[in-house]
Amino acid sequence: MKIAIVCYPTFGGSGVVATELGLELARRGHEIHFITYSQPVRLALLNPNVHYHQVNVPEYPLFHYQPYELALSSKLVDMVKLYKIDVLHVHYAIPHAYAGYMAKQMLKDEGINIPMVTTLHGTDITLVGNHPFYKPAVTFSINKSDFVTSVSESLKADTLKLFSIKNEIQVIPNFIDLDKEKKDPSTPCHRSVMASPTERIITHISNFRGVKRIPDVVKIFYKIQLEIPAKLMMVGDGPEKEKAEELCFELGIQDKVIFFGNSNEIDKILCLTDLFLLPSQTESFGLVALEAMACSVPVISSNSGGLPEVNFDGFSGFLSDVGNVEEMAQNALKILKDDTVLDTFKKNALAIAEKFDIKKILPIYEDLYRRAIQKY
Ligand code: GMT
Repeated sequence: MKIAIVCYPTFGGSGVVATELGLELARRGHEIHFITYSQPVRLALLNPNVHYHQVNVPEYPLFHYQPYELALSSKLVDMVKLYKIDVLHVHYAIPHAYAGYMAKQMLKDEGINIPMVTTLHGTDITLVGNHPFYKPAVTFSINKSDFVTSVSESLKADTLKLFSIKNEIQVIPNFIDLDKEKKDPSTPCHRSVMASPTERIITHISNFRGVKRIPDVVKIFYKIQLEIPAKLMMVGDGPEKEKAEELCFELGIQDKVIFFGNSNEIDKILCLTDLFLLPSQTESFGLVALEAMACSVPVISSNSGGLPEVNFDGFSGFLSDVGNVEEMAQNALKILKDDTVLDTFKKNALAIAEKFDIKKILPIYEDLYRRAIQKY
């Protein structure tokens, strides 16, 4: 099949899911066309089945806001015609599903019918899309998609609660390429670079936005390090990062917390990690928790959104109410204080990750594309 994928080309979240999905589809012989405003961060163009088309938005001083949706829908029309694309798969409702619908209409005018699959990722529904200024357009573009998927049951329920949706929503969970995550014996984990043998290594990776509750990460770690020797690795960048650095200074733990910024080597960081912290306000799925578990790292998380569908309480880690920093720290210590307990949680974390192996999830998308193509 010839599939056009529209996504945000950013670190983490929907962009990573879309990129990994496209790359695996390409490995299976499908022709994949990524259509974005810059090259997705995890995109390797070495596969002849992978193409990347940049959406250029010409700057014009008259416009206070440059019309990205217009440029995207025009690019979609051109690429569908040029490459004879069979199906559009847009990740994130805003503005991708909206632009995709416009492209469909323009193509229809020329006698070309192309199906559109929209995947909802979370923030497009729970945080941004729900805003009254966007809501009519988001509702419209979800209802006008040929097929709609969401990455968790929780996100499906939120979508049905917040919007007036007439379409069926199919839950297709996010996935992980376990073969890629498997430790390569030729590149051993250099734990000693980050911590002494007696110290536990705790990690948080995110875009450091308010929804991630970064101060909670620091406070949980503060409580942990009062009882056992430990280091905290903070990976990523975003608006809350500076405040987190200040909080570490206030708490006097600055020498135990390392801030890395954005990284393309998440697997190398996770391979050194004993425990992952994700106390988010909300998370439609929590892809990063799955990435941690695929590296045999147990997870301490909040119990909001889709997190209970990924992290299993008392098995792959623990879940607590949002903001319950004390309980999260105590649960972390339960895992970290004893080598045998830690080993059990590590094995369990990997066992859960195996349920989300890309090999199991990818055929569900392939089946969906086939059904979408048959529709016209
Ligand atoms: O985590 C973020 O804030 C980024 C965001 C995005 O829109 O890319 O991630 C969302 O999509 C991911 C992939 O489906 C999910 O794993 C994240 O849980 C979800 N984020 C939220 O719901 C806050």
